[in-house]
Amino acid sequence: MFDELSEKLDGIFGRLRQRGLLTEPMIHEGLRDIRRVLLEADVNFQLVRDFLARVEEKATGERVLKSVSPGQQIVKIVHDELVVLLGERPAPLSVAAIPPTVVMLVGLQGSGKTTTAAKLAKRMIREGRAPALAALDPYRPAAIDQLETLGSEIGVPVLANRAERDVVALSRWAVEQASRGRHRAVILDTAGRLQIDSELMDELRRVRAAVEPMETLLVVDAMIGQEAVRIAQGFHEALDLTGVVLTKLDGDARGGAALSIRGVTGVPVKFVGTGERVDGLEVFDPYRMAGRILQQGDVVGLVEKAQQAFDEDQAKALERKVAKDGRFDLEDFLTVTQQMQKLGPLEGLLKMVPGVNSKLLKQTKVDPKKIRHVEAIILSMTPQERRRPDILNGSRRLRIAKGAGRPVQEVNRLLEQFRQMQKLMKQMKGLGGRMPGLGQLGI
Ligand SMILES: Nc1nc2c(ncn2[C@@H]2O[C@H](COP(=O)(O)OP(=O)(O)OP(=O)(O)O)[C@@H](O)[C@H]2O)c(=O)[nH]1
Ligand SMILES: [Mg+2]
Repeated sequence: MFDELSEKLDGIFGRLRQRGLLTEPMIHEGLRDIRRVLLEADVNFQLVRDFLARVEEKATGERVLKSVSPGQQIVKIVHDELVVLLGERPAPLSVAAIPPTVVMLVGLQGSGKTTTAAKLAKRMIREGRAPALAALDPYRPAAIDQLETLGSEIGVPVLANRAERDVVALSRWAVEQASRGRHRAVILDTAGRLQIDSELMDELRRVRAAVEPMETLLVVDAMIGQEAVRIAQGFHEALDLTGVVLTKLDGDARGGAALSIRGVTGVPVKFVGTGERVDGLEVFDPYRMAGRILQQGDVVGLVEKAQQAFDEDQAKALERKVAKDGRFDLEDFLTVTQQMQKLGPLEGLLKMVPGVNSKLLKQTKVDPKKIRHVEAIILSMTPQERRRPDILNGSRRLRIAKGAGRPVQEVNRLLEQFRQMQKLMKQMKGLGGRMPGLGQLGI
């Protein structure tokens, strides 16, 4: 699917990885090559520029890991940024609280709506969601026939009403039928047009207002490259799309659309079509997709491991510092909190430490969502406050709370946790000077 792009990127990374040391001009040259192949793959120009700016910033600012080469580190940076560009994580279909979940498919003629409707229905059967398909193209009798053929192939009922010519009435009727038939989902297959015109958009808007779908998915053909991005923009402006299905990625699409749609429109790609048959549908997973494009899975894994080892080194350094001068300040607290989040709860380890009560154990469970708040609070302190938390009086706490945009109670709670951990550190020191040692976890 991304063969050509992958091959070219592989060549560039191969050259970068051969070098033992990377100078800035070398990085620059590598990035210029990447830029060229992304543009050749028809990725949006502006996106390419921003993407490479981020990669370059990271590549020049990155801490150097001792166990991997700089070239390998760049592969990892490009990979991570690619994942971000593609939307970070899969975007599953939303489910309505009261069934049926209405999924409306829109798009230009021949983009693959009817095929995708059947593919999605097949997927829903596997998930036990008893779907129905609704034919909302009153203009072309053959369109209804096509959906009925697909429906009987996969064993999904098709709601069609050849006598009704009004699309809005038709859509209301279909959703009502699905509801009566106790279907938990209904997929609306709407009519396509040759181009975006106000009549088409107006009709779709009225259908949307009438049945209020949970999902309004644009089905767009990846083979048309950048044009797909323009179409997505047009549909999104008119209909507030919730997702995109990119079809025909099995063909010789250059991949630019897949790489650009999310970045340009902000609408997530939810699925990709990878064949004419009803099982040719895949969830769009940014991480896996980036892996497929770069084909450098081994390198990415290697650098991830090295980064973990780096964190371990950092933990050991902290251990030494605590052991040496017995001091544990808020900067250390931030480091430990961040590492706990990476490593998961430390209960197992802490349970072995005498004097650790269950209250403290609960507190060491770090909620990943809260980590940002902890960071914000600590970063709102002055360096002096971080080193000497005992000077944090009421007015300082209030200022910090304001600066971090968090309630002052949260600042107090954090300081309480900090004191608990400080106490724990002292106990650990008594036990031989090891902190709740990330090193002890054997990673
Ligand atoms: N190779 C490939 N072909 C696809 C894919 N999705 C759809 N097609 C083909 O594209 C053609 C058009 O598909 P339809 O599902 O009829 O498109 P549509 O959007 O419903 O078309 P209209 O109803 O006329 O607007 C058919 O020949 C499909 O087999 C895909 O993911 N890969
Ligand atoms: Mg169709």
